[in-house]
Formats: sequence, C-alpha cells, structure tokens
Amino acid sequence: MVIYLNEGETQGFSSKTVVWSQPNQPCTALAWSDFDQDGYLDLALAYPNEDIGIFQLGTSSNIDYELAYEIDSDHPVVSLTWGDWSGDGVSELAVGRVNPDGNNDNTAKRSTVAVYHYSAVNQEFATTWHDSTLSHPTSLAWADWDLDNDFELIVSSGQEGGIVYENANGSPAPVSIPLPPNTSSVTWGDYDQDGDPDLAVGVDGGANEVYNNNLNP
Ligand SMILES: [Ca+2]
Ligand SMILES: [Ca+2]
Ligand SMILES: [Ca+2]
Ligand SMILES: [Ca+2]
Repeated sequence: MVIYLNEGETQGFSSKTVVWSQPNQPCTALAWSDFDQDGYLDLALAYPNEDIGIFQLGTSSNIDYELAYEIDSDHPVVSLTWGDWSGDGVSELAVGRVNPDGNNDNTAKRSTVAVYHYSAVNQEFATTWHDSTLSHPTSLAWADWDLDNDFELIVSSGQEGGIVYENANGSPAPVSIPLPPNTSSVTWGDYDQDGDPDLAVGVDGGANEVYNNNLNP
C-alpha cells in the first residue's frame, strides 16, 4: 500500500513521489474520506485477515498515517466506501464482505453488506446495519439516487446483478435493479449534468454500460 504525490501534468507520479507506504501488508480495498470532518483525510484499508484499519494523519510535518481504529469485519472485505448515510455530518463506512463458508453461517455473519457507524462517545466503529441478500458484494457506491436529500447504496454482486438500498428514514429497503450478470464494479456520476446521479457499471466478460437516471428527464 503506497500513497503517491501528484506532481502535476509535467511530473505526474513516480517512485520518487511516494509520500507514505505500508510495506508487506496485502490490501483488498481502500477509500479516503474525512469521515470526522476535522479537515484531514482519513484512510480506510481492508486486509485479508478480516480487519479494517482506519488511519489518520499524525501530527508530524511529514505525511504519516497512523492506525486510529480497527474494525473486525467478520469476513474478508472485497469492497468499501464512505458516505454520510445517517445525515449527521459523520461519514459511515459501507463494506462488502464475503463469507468463505457461504450462507450456512448465522444471519449476522453471512456474506453481506454492512454499514459501520462511528460513535464519538465510545470512540469506535460499530455495525449499524447489514443485509445478507447478496452473496458476493464486489462493488458499492453511495448517491442520492432519488434526490430526496439522503444517500442510497448500490451494490453489485456478480451473477446476482445488483441492488439499490432505498433510504427510507434510516430503514434501507432493497430494490432489485437489472444490472448485467457479472457486474463487477459500479459508480455514480451525473454525466448529463441534469442534477440526478447516473450509473456506470463495469462488467466482467461483457459490455460496460452507462444508465441514465430518468428522475430529471
Ligand atoms: Ca479526518
Ligand atoms: Ca453519518
Ligand atoms: Ca435519497
Ligand atoms: Ca443525470
């Protein structure tokens, strides 16, 4: 795991621009966010040993990310992303994790999508919601899909296609959407600049596609 400094159009990235590295530590997913809104980006890293590390910048003048929180994810994490799902100004961490034992485990520990919320009182991340509908959540992304000022979560899961979890007053309701089989990655973006988030999907072995959101036709 390394962080490269972007030195602009003429310099770009090179081995000389590594500003932080974590040697010999396999990483399966990572994402940046200033989740606690202190003005400094925090970095979530998922490891094959079923731990997620939340790193925060140290106080030295060098770029020095230090482990601040650890989350036991129960199963290997294959995808993660930050988003303020609860609308309280503090970003939650959504993860897709895969149980190698399939769905024979108890409900809370099946292959699942989980959202972790940071408690400033307890100074820890704890599961605030999970769902076990999908067996291999390869990619996930937040967006205000229906423009009602809260985040929905989209999750892709290989052969199973995908689900958008509607945000209904904090009670996510799964809505199946017809993603192509073997969708491996999803991301939102307002490509036509009409104000609603549109969807791009990457497909393993098929055509990659962009879907228009018809909320603002
Ligand atoms: Ca921060
Ligand atoms: Ca929040
Ligand atoms: Ca919404
Ligand atoms: Ca749009």
